[in-house]
Amino acid sequence: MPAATKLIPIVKIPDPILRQIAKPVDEITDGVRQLLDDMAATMYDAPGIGLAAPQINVSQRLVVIDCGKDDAPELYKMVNPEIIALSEEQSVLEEGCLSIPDQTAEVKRPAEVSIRYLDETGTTQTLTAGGLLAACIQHEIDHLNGVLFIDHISRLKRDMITRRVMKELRQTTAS
Ligand code: GNR
Ligand code: NI
Repeated sequence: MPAATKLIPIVKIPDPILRQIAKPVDEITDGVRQLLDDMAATMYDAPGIGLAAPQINVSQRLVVIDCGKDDAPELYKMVNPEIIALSEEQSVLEEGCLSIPDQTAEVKRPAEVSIRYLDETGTTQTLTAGGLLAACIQHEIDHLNGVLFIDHISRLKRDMITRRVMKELRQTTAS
C-alpha cells in the first residue's frame, strides 16, 4: 500500500543545492515514486505549476509539472527528462519560481520544446509542447542543471531580484 503523501519544505536561493547538477536516477523504485507523489502534493500546495527535486533538497533528475486548469489537471511525473529539440522561434513569458519567492520577470525561451523522459513505470515517453507548458518544461530542466530563470535576464534585473529576496530573507530570519 502506498504511503500517504507529505508536503516537503521548498529550498530558496541562495541555497547551493539549487546550483548543483542533479544526478540521473538509475532505478525507479517505490521510493522514487513516493518522492514524485510528495513533489506533486508540494507543488499543488504551494501552489505552483512545476517543481524539480533540487527544490526539495534532493539532487536527482526528477520533475513534476501540471499546467492544466483547476478542473482539468494534467500531471506529468518525469524521471531523467532530456531536451531533444528546441524551436528556432522564441517567445517571452512572465516566469516566477518557488525558490525565488514573490519575484517574476519576462523570460525569452524557445517557443516549442520536445523532450524524452521516463514515466513512473519506467516507460520512455516523448512530449512536444508550446506555450506555458514549453516554458515550464525548460524552467524545470534548467533546475536539474543548476540554472534559474534569473540567469536568463539582464544582470541589472537579476541583481534587483536577488537583492529583494535577500532583504526579505534577512527580515524573516532576524533575531
Ligand atoms: O509556479 C511556477 N510558475 C511558472 C510560471 C512560468 C514559468 C515557469 C514556472 S515554474 C514555477 C514553479 C517553479 O518554481 N518551478 O521550478
Ligand atoms: Ni523554479
